[in-house]
Formats: sequence, structure tokens, C-alpha cells
Amino acid sequence: MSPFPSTRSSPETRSSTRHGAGRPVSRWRLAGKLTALLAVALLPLACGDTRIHPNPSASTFGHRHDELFMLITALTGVSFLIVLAMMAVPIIRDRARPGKKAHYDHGSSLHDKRFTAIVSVVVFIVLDAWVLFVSVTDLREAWWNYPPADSEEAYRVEVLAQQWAWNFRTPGIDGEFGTADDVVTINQLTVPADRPIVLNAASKDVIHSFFVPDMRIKRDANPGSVNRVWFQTKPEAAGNDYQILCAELCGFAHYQMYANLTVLSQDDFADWEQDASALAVASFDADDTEAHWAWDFKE
Ligand SMILES: [Cu+2]
Repeated sequence: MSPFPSTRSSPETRSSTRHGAGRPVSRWRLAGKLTALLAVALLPLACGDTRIHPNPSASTFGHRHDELFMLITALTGVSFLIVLAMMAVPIIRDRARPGKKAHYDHGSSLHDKRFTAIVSVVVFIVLDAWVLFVSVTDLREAWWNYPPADSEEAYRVEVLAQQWAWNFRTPGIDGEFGTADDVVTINQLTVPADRPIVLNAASKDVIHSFFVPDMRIKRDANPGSVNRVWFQTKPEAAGNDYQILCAELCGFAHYQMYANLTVLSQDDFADWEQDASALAVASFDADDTEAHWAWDFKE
């Protein structure tokens, strides 16, 4: 028995062959419709419609994320078009026509094997290796390039996630965590512009994910461990507010788990920190153990 299906026409294929041979125009009509659909889908891109883009990056290294995203989109997009073209050629060239005899090929000739090997190697080197190289460079030079542990300039924040809110603790004027002047807030984080912001993220309950789309940062907040992430805003971000989201489906009210990030100019921030620390000291209650969460900051 041949492992291949019988090439004898069934009534169904006979009728479709007759249909295709008798009215070849219908395939062109189908191709026309598909092309029109593709054109409509790509129209916003051609018009430069910005609604499909996120906000421009407000952090100093966010553009690297956008460039990598565009690179991957371009590489996969071009590959997709090449594959489509390679499928379209035999579909059109070898379509059913009167007198056209089908040719069966197992694709196992030396030429076919060589072609497959070359395509595989090119795809691997051009797509995978290129994307890997850019990604690792970006990680080394930006996302993993944390400010030094003794950096005076870095502003440190402890982030404690819970179902379904973000708790923030900043060290206050004394620069020490776990003291009376710690500024503790819920769903509101205020930071200085154009200074490295180093965050420690942890969770009280389940896995959450600290996500600031406009800064192009995202880091899981896990129970039982502390994860670091950092960013630095551009100077022009001063005076703006940005969204902080949870990017991990963390339960019933996950969709409500968002906070506000306020970026102040360095002068405004100094005033704000002074006032906030004074308020924290005034309202400090040594017996309120629930409010005294803090950990040794992980540099
Ligand atoms: Cu969450």
C-alpha cells in the first residue's frame, strides 16, 4: 500500500477541479479580496496613525526597547512576505488548467536539501543571532547596568505589591529605610526627574508584575524574594504623570491594580520630599507594626 493518498480524483475534488478549470477568474477574485483585506489592515501604518503606537518613551533607555521591537517586527514581517511570495508562486504557476498535469515531488533531492539548509542557516544568523546580539547589548548597557550601590544620585524605592494595590516606601530625608521619616504611600509614587530610580519589588501574596509602559520597564514582584529594576526619566518628563500597572494576572481585581507615577523636577522634588518626610515623622506610630514593613535594600 502506498503511504500517500490516492491521486484518483474523488467526486469532490473532480468538481472543484472542474470549477477551478472552468472559472479560473474566481481564484484571482479571491486573491484580489485578500490583497484588499491586507491593504485595509496596513492602511493605518501607511497613514502613520499614531494610535497603534504606545506613548514615546519617557526614560533614557526606553528607545532601545522600541528599536528592538521595530527590528523584530521588520525581520519577521519581511520573512513573512518572502514565505507568502514563495507559496504564491507555485499556487499561481501550477494551478489547475486544461491539459496541465500535476507533478509530484518528495522534496528530497540534493538541490532541495541544499536549499533548505541555506534558508535555515540564513534565518538563524540573520534573525535569531541579530536579535540576540541587540537584546544582550541592550541588557548589558541599559537594563542590567544598575547604578553603583554607593551612588549618591540614585533614588531608592521599595515596592510591595499586594492584591490589588501598590505600596511604596522611600527612605525620606535621612536616606535610611525603616525609620520614622520613611514616606509610605499607596498607589502613588513620586520621583525626581533625570536621576536614576532604583526599585526593589516584592509581594505580600501572589506574583504581581511592576510595569511602567512609558519607561519601558517591567519586573515581577514575587512573594519571598526581592527583584530589582531601575530607570531614569528624561529631564523633560518633569511635571508629568505616568501609569504604573500590574502585568501579571493576579486575581479577581487585577484590572484595578494600577498606580500613578509623578515625576517632579529636582527642585520641586526636594520641596516635596521635605514636606512628605515631615508629615511622616508627625504621623509616625511606633505601635502600628503593619505599617512598618521595610527590608534591607538590595543593591
Ligand atoms: Cu497584580
